[in-house]
This record gives sequence, C-alpha cells and structure tokens, in this order.
Amino acid sequence: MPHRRLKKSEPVFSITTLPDLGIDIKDIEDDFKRYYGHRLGRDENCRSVHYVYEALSMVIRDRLTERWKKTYIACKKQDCKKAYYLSMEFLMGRTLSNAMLNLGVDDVVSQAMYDLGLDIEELIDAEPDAGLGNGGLGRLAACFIDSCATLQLPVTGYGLRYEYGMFSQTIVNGEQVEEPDHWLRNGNVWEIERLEYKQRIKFGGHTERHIDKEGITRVSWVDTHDILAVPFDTAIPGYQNGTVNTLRLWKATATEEFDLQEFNAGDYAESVAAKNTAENITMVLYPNDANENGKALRLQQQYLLASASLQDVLEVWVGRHGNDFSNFAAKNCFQLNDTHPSIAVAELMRLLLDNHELSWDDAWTITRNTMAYTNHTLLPEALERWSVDLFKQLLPRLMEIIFEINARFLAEVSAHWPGDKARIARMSLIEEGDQQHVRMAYLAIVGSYSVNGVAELHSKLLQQGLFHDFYQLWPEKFNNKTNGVTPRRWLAACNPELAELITETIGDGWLTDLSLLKKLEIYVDDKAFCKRWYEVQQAAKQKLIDYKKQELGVDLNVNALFDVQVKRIHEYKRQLLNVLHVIHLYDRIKRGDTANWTDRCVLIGGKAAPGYHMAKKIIKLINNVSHVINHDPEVGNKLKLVFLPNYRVSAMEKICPGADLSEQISTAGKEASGTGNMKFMMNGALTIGTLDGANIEIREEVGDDNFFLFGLTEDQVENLRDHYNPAAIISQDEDLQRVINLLESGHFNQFEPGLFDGVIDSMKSPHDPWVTIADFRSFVDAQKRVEAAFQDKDRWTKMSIINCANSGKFSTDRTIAEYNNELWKLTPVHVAK
Ligand code: 26Q
Repeated sequence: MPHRRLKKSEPVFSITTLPDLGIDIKDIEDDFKRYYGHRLGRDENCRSVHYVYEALSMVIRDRLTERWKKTYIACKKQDCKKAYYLSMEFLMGRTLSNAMLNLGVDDVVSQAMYDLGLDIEELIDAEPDAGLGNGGLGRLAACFIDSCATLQLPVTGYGLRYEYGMFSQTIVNGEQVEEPDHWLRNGNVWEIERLEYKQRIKFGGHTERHIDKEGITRVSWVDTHDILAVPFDTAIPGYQNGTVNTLRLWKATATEEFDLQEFNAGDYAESVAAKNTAENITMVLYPNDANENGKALRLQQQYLLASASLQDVLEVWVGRHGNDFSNFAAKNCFQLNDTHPSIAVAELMRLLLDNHELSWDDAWTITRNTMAYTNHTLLPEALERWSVDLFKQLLPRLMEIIFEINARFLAEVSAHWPGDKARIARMSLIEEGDQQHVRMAYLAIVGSYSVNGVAELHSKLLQQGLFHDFYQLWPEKFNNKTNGVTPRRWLAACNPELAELITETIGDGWLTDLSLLKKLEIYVDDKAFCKRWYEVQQAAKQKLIDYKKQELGVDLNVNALFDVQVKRIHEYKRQLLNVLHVIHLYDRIKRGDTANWTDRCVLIGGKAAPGYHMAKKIIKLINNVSHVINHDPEVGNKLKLVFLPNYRVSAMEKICPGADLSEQISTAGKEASGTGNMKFMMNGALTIGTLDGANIEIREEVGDDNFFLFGLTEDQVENLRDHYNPAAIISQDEDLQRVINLLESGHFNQFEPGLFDGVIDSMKSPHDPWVTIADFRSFVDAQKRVEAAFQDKDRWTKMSIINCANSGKFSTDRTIAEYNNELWKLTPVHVAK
C-alpha cells in the first residue's frame, strides 16, 4: 500500500509557515553548492555540465515551489471559478531561463554562476527541450499558460507526459532521418510526481443496464481493462507577480491488479508485458501536425487525457460540494485545444450520469455550459474522425452517449429545418458510408458554448465554410480569438540586447503590457536610437552566424539579407515557392544579371511528418539546391541557402532575433493563424506574406508600407480552381520557365535522376490545391521590393522599429484577456509576493 492515508488525521506540522528562501547571490551560491555537492554528490572535478545545470535548476525550482503553494492556498481560499486548458500538446521548450526571468532572479543567478566560474549560457543550453508538441498548436498552449499565470488567472493546463517527445531530426545525404527524443533520459527536475492523485481509466468491456431504487435506468460499464493515469506537475510562474500555476501531465501505468490477475494465473512474463501495454499509451507523441486517422493508440491517448483530467476536477468538486453540481458550471470551464481532447464532452456526460447519477438534462446543461472549443485548421481533410467500430470496441459507453447526443441534436436540427434531410445528414455527428465515423469537430461544437477560430480570417471562414450549418443554427456560439505569443520568452528572454534597448528607451512596462511598445515609434527619426537598433540587430545576426558555424560549419555574411522560413514542412506552407525564388536568384547570378545585387542568406528549417512523403521530398530538394548553390564559386556571397536541421523551440529562440525577413507565404485561406510570424515581428523582422491567417492583422497593425504583400487572396484562390492553368503561366513567364527547366533538367539531382519528378508534377498540375505557380511572379516582385528596402539601411531600420513597435496586439496576454473577458470570466487571484 504505497499511498495509504496517514493515520493521524491532522498533521502536527505546517510547511506554509516556513521562512521564504533567499534570492541574494549568497543564498543562491550556498544552495547551489549544497545541491551540487550533497544531493548530487559531485565536486569541482566533475566535467559534466548536466549536473551543474541540474543543481542550479533545483535551486530555482525550490523558489518556485514556495510561491506555488501560496498560489494554491490563495485560490482555495477564494473558492474562485477555474479554467482548465485541455491539450494533447504542450510544447514547453526549456524551463530554466524562463523560470529565472519570471522569478526576477536572472541577473543575480548569472552573477552567482559567474562568481563560481560558470557560464550561465552554457547551463541554459544544457537543458533538453520539452518537445511535447508538433508546432503551432502545442507552442500556443505553452504561451497561453505563461500568460494565464502572468494575468494571475486560476488556469491549470492538462496534458500528457510523453516519454518521447517530437522526434529529433538529422539530415543524412539531404534527407530527413528521425531519431526518438528520449528527453527524460537524464531525469526532469522540474516535474513532481503526485501518485496520491492518480486516476483510474477504463477501456474495452461492455455496458449493462439496471433499474435503481427510484426506478431510473442506470448504466454500468463493466469487464473493462483499466489502467492508471499518474499526474506529474510542473510549476508555471507568472512574470514577477508571485503567482505559480500548474501544468499537470498524465502518465499511463498499469493498475496493481493488472499485474496480479496474470501473476495468479502463473504467467509472470505476461503480466510484465501487460504492464508495458498500459505504459505504451503515453509513450510517444504522434508527430503529425495534420490528422493521421484511425490509430487506436491515439484514441486511447485522447481518452486518457480527457477522463483523467475530468475525474481530477470532479474529485476536488465532490470533496467540497458532495454530489451537488448545481454550481459546477459557474465555477469550472474547459477549453479544448482543437478536437484532440473533445471526447471530454462525452466523458463529462458519462461521469455525471453514471458516477454521480445526474439526469440527462442536468448533465447536458452542465456540459454545454462548461466546454469551449478552439479550432486550428481549415483543411477539411484534417478534421478528426474516428471509426464507430473502433470507438465501440475501446469505449463502448462513450459511443452510446455520443449516439444519444446525436439523436437529441438531430431532433433539434429537424425542428429548425423541417424536412431538410440533406442538412440532417450533413450535420450528423455520425458520418455514414462504407464505415460509420464519429465527426469529432461536430461533437465539440454541439457539446460546447463557444467555438472559436484563431485569427479573424480563419474565424470568418469557419462561419462561412467548414461550420456554416452550425453557424446558422447557433451564430452566438461562434467567435474569434486571434493568437499571440508570450513576450517574456519571445522577446525578453531570447533577445536580451534588444529588450534592454527597449527598456532603456520606454521603461519596462512593455513586459506585461505589450501595447506600450507603440512608444518606440516616436524614435524612428532619432538617429542615435536608430543606430543602436541597427547595431543590436547586427549583433543578433552575428550571434546566429556563430551558432550556425559551430553547429553546421557554414559561415554566413552578416551584411546579407537574412531571409528565414522556419515551420513544419507542409505543401500549404509553400516552402516550394521559397525554393523556386532561390533557384530564380541562382539563375540570375548564372546569367550575370547581378547589377545592384542584394546578398541574401535563405534559411529554411522544419520537420516533416515521418509518413508525409511529399514533405520529405521537399526537404531533400532544399538540401540538394543548397548543395549546388553553396558550392558554386560563381555564386559566392551573393546567395546562400541553408537548411537548419532539428528546428524546435530552443532553435527559434536563437533564430528569430537574427532574422531580417520572415517568410509567411502560405496559400491564402489555408494557414489558420501562424504564430512564428508574430515572434519575428516582435524581434524587428519584416514580413513577406500573403493575405492569410494572422498576416492580415499584422499588416493592419504595421501598415501596408511596412509589410511586403504578395499573392492571390483567399477568394481569388477559390475562384481560380476550375480554370487554373499552371502550364500557361509558366509559358508566359520567362524567369519561371527557366526555373522549371533547371529543375526538370536534373540540375539539382544529377546523380539521382527523376528524384524530384513528383514535386515538379505537383506544382504543374492544374489540380494543385496550393496554386504555387500562380503566386510566383507576385512573390518575385515582392522580393524585389524587399531588396530595394534592404539596400537603404536607414529605411530598413525604421521599418524594423515600426514592426516591433506595432507587435503589441500579438501578445498572448491580450489573447488570454479576451478568452477570459468573453468566455471564462475568471477573477484574478492576487498572491502576496
Ligand atoms: C491529429 C490526429 C492524429 C495525430 C495528430 C493530429 C494532430 C496533431 C497536431 C493534428 C494537428 C496538430 C497541430 C495543428 C497545428 O499546430 N495547427 C496550427 O495551430 C496554430 C495555433 O493556432 C496556428 O497558428 C497554425 O496556423 C495552425 O496550423
């Protein structure tokens, strides 16, 4: 019985009255030595940076922990409403430097380490990324919980503790090779395991019905194969405000009887294997940033997250209010990060009906008043659907509940549109066909009080397109919440030199009110300020160059235009359009068309989903083109193309301060928002972009003069579809023709004939959904405007300042304030500092 309750009902000690830990240099140094020497048993002869990192992290963690307790107590006292952010991904990156910044001890700790002969930068770099996410959606969750803590909102993040995060990418012969990311290999000092809060999760079995004392039919879900979900908590500090919230990640383990059953039957090895099967559930993050349909393990992951988190919340509720749920919806709400945790709608119904014996109507009212759904994609093929057969097998009780939700919902649709059979079929939670499927987005819409997109255009297109029927039925549910990024990590921590210049100029209020950056605008005509801005930008570029030189052995020219596209590799994001432009520049150099040339370094980075063949071919193409260009002496410093391997959060922290130009070139109407665009803008890069996602709002903020716009609009793309003729466009554009000829001639794959045929054909097809060829000319023209602006250093610097100054809207503090004011309605909980 490892977690039996203490016999004494009241402990005779209290840890809340402990004196606070000091944060002076001496306190930090002493604690560091104690951890390093006593706890870790290392001395000054140990050459491993890891233990130094670990000892320092424990020093910082202790200081977070005491604030964490205080926040918990303050929240409990107020009995306030709470929100829960349910997400299959939290792409946290590194913790140490962020924790130091938010605690306000970064300077003191740097000095303490310096005094001990240690370099803080090296320690920060020793930490592995917590890569528990694919890209935008996962990083957004991480920025959100940072802002919630900074705004002192009582919000808990719930997710999964994957043993293996996003794979690590290496490039071998130009191709992506994936390696598993065993990020926990050296332990994780930031997490605390809380076995006392484990939850039991059911799978399989069947349901049985019986009539209870009051004559009501009750359902039992029996003969299930249960597993345990064990929470691991991480402290999420707000920015220098005493608040520390919680990120709770679940790990799957076997139940004790799981082992015993098999063991009693004499099958020891089987029982150990069974334990493994249970632990497999949270073993690995699915590395697709679009849907990979139908994998049973993924559904098990989703259910584990939903069920464990809801049981956790309900347990606390029942502990305080018994089975009185009348106030539950007023005190709790769940924000669903895409449809991935949307099984929570059915699971909350199950828990309220079967475990807490509420009536259907009461349970449904509570569910619909507590769940809110955020959509992150417009691609219809990326909407999650689960086969009804699989659902019945794994989660029979949940399938029954979904059928019941659907029956009642379709009755409502029928009443609204009598006789409209087609609409009923369109809106049903169950898609008919060879095989029935559950449409998870529809479950999320029907079961929640809010549906939001993540940028203005995206939210509008959801209402007019993908979810139009639902919008007609419930227009009041639909809303927009434009994404953001946290300025602490994405400006203060990653670009301390720029942050310092900003603070010296306008004060430090911008850290918690990013709209104050606007004050920088009055300095665009101040020569001294502009000079310093330019110098800081150049220094950031040099830092990036040094880092890449050390990592890749390439040497880049600090005076070249740093043109950067880092994001997942996807056809709709059009890394191919970028490559076409690079080949065009190369062709110009080879033709001698280099009058008035602007030197350029094009940096492209990103991971391809392991099963996405086209994306992998695009990586190979980038690397092959890079090889030809970078080894051509005639090209020299005029043009470089570099693929940045293993793009991840900690890489972006080094890349975004050193970028001049941010490439946001998705086909209009396809990128829901984009958030990399915001990080670049905040750090003073200029954007070349289409009218897509949040680009539109970025352009609105900076003004047309400070944004390089190109490409078809979303309507134009849609109108082009039935008469798109890329062959005609190519034949009428000599530059483009030459680019395609170079590709087709095998110039970039001389020893690998035919390698890129699929890629070239996809662009030349009249059915190319991403209409890459259609935007080529406009893209090249926009790039010429970029060059003209870049050649005028003063003009470029002004534009850079204006971009940073107008990035205030794109703080997640603003985004979260909107979620809170319009959807969650939480009261901030002030914690004594
Ligand atoms: C689903 C089912 C099975 C396996 C994987 C998945 C899966 C996993 C991750 C599907 C989608 C994702 C991630 C999507 C994502 O990151 N979307 C991005 O979200 C950002 C934050 O809102 C937006 O800025 C981007 O535009 C959007 O592409």
